[in-house]
Amino acid sequence: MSEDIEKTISELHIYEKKLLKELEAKPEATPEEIAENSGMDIKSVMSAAGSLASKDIIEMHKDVEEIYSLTDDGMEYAEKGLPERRILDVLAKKEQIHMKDLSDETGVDKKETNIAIGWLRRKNWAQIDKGVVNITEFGKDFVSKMDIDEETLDYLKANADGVKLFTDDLMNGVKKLAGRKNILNVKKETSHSFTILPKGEEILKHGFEIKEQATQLTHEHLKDGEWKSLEYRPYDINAEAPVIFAGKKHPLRVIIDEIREIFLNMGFSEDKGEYVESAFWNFDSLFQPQDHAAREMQDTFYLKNPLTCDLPDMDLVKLTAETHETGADTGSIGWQYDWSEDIARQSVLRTHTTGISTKHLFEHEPPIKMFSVGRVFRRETFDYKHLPEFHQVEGLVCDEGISYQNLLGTLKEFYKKLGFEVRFRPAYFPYTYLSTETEIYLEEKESWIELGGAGMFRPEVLKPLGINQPALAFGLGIERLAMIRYDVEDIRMLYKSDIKWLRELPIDQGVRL
Ligand code: FA5
Repeated sequence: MSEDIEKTISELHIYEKKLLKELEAKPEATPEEIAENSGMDIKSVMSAAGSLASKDIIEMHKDVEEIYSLTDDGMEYAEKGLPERRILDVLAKKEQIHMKDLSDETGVDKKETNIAIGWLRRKNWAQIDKGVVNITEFGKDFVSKMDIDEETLDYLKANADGVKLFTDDLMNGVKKLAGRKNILNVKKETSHSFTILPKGEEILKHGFEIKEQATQLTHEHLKDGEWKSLEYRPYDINAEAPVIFAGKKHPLRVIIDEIREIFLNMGFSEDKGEYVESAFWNFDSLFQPQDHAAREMQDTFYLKNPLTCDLPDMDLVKLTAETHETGADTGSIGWQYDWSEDIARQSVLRTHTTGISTKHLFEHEPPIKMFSVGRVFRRETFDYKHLPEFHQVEGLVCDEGISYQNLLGTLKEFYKKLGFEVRFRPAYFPYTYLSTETEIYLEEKESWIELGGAGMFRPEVLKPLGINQPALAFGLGIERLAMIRYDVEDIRMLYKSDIKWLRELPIDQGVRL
């Protein structure tokens, strides 16, 4: 026990010790008294008291007092009399007044007569009968006598600086006055006092010395050698500290940065596309027929402004048209329909990032290793794994000898670096053969969730672009990765700005390379 006390004493700040000493001399004291006697300022007294109270050495008492005073309207009432009093004074002489003459006869403002009638009735000073106000016997008694709210009003007028304490009677008057609008000002005044607790008494009994102690080792202490002779106040490393939520990146941003770092480290270069793209790059360059379901209005956002986009190089457009219609020299028979330039000109909010890959292939010579991260837009209904606006990371590798095995290896490596174990299953995309989808198992949903699509671009895609080497391509959903990484059951959580969730997420864990 004594060891505990010694430890507690050794960790007391000099202000805490001074405050304790003051309480020894005066067992119940206010911060103001302690400040005056000890020479500390109020802020230091309050912070020392807070610290002592948190250690159960003293108790802090808080007293909140209400101070009442009159508003300007209240002061006017106090001087002129409450409106019902002014009417009663006239009624005392006239016995009755017609409602319509009330304001003229009594001088009470028209706006206030209704309020006054209410109070005349409530106080039983008058009764209204067929539009005529008649004084009651009870009212007559009050002609020469003040009601309690009037006495309170007088009292407050005489004590214009404000009144804290009232007799019971006057308190009833305060309650009555508080029932009217804008008469009373109520100010709250908080005062504190401290008393010593048994632990504090024990500390005082044990005794301590009050002397300056260093709480920090400063540059000056080191320079002038003072550190050797200084006495340091021990730290209580178990003391409760406020929880601080450091500013940090949004989890989606963290994962996007991580993905970019992984691809850059794997030797990919980054490309950026546009949100608004022609149907040509978003669909046609990917050998997606113009009547393909994904191009329907209910799946794709078509834009009014700009309504159309420019088409690229006309040779490319012609070759693309031929490939769609007949397969051209790709070895396929195409889709066997009349390709329309107008449909290809339509402007869309890109539905995937794969158009960036075809454009990149058209504008660059292999060997190519490119990735791109960005938002895509689809007319989707929200559910736990679908958003109408989400992010994809697109990848493209094109060179002699590139194979489907390279595709699987690249994806496996990428997901491994992010900390995911995925499975591949066969899939279909109009622009790739072979094609695959990566999936991961969701324990909570007891189902596999699709993470991305991938495949080897078909000749029908590559040939019109002038590419004769094989190309692997993939497009992976990013929000779904974030869902799993951050253990979020519903994808919408990522866009909810739920401050509690965001605060409690661990800070950026960095790339797992
Ligand atoms: C595509 O977008 C293809 N372009 C991928 C591709 C690229 C295939 C290159 C072949 C070659 P898909 O529509 O399946 O494929 O979308 C890819 C991933 O985006 C999905 O696996 C999923 O992780 C994510 N995704 C798709 N729709 C949504 C949505 N509404 N909300 C959130 N994520 C989505």
